[in-house]
Amino acid sequence: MSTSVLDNISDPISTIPSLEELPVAERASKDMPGRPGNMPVKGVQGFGIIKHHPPPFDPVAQFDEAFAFYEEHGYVVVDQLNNDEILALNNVCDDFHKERGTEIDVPNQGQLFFPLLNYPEFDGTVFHPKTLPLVGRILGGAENVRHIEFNYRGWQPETSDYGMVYHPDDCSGGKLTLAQRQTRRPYGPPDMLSTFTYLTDVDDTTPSFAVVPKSRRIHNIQLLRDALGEEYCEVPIQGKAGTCCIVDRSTVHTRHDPFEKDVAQQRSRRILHHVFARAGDLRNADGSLRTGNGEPLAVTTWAFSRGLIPKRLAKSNDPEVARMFSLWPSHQKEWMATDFDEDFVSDPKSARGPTKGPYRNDGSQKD
Ligand SMILES: O=C(O)CCC(=O)C(=O)O
Ligand SMILES: [Fe+2]
Repeated sequence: MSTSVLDNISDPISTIPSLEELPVAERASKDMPGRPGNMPVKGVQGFGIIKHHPPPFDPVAQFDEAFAFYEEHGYVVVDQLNNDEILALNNVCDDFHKERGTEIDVPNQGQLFFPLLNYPEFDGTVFHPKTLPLVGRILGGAENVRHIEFNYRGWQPETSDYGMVYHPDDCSGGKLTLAQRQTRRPYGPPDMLSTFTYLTDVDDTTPSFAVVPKSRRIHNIQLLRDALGEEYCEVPIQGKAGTCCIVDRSTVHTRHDPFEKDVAQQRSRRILHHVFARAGDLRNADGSLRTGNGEPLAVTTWAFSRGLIPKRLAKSNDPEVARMFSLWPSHQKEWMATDFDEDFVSDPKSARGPTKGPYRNDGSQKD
């Protein structure tokens, strides 16, 4: 009897040999990993083949439908925050913007901030009752969900950057788990999942988080277009503040520039980005152990403080909180060995109040 295991996604797999498999002279010019090759048409991000997503799902009332949409496309848009939550969180953002000023401006990233360490006001966004059950279902069960990173981004017309390249979010530039993603059956539950939550309304006058549906197994949009044919498209996620896009971290995406090109008409945007990893061992169809998860936030200088977990969460007395924050990269362990010494972090992008001393991990030094 056949023991073949049905796949749970229909994303295509590239049949073109990867860069590493071919001598330089024979490499397909379009087979480029990660960001290179993903801006093939001058003047637009991607190919400019734009399609729209359905209205946001209510992730509680439409739990099964939202999950089914995610499984088919690699992303799903849901309603998450209510007006009170949006107002309260924006007030906190106003405070840290006022306090930090240009300290949190990062080239190519807009304004970047890591609220987890000193802003417990955001803890509820990790455990949000609208999204956590769906995140748990996608990752194979609530007990498998681990939080690994949280960053906040602000974008302003004119002073922030334009033209972000389409990319998957693997720290390695797309290479870390590509081979695994292409071969494993079934594909899911995935290794890592991101949630992108809007704190401001997103429409033609603002940038939008944009995805290429069914791109979990190919990281280059030229290959994707060949493989997906008529189905290939780029989907800008637009919606009011409180809208959340849940997406496989391997899905190709970008921050799409405003469709309104008159800078005077453009408006600013605020977004929260959480990353969750799947814990627990999974078996492949042949019975072998699946070695997913890559390295959850391997310590690169740029990722240093965005992956740190404060004492109140890492050492929480609430077992569900402690479990959520129990995936500790090596620098987390080093920090814990100092009993969470404040000076260890030293990153103004996670500070509350005056910063003390120089920032030692500003990404300017290579690992
Ligand atoms: O801000 C966005 O909409 C997406 C940003 C992003 O993809 C990134 O910085 O890696
Ligand atoms: Fe990204």
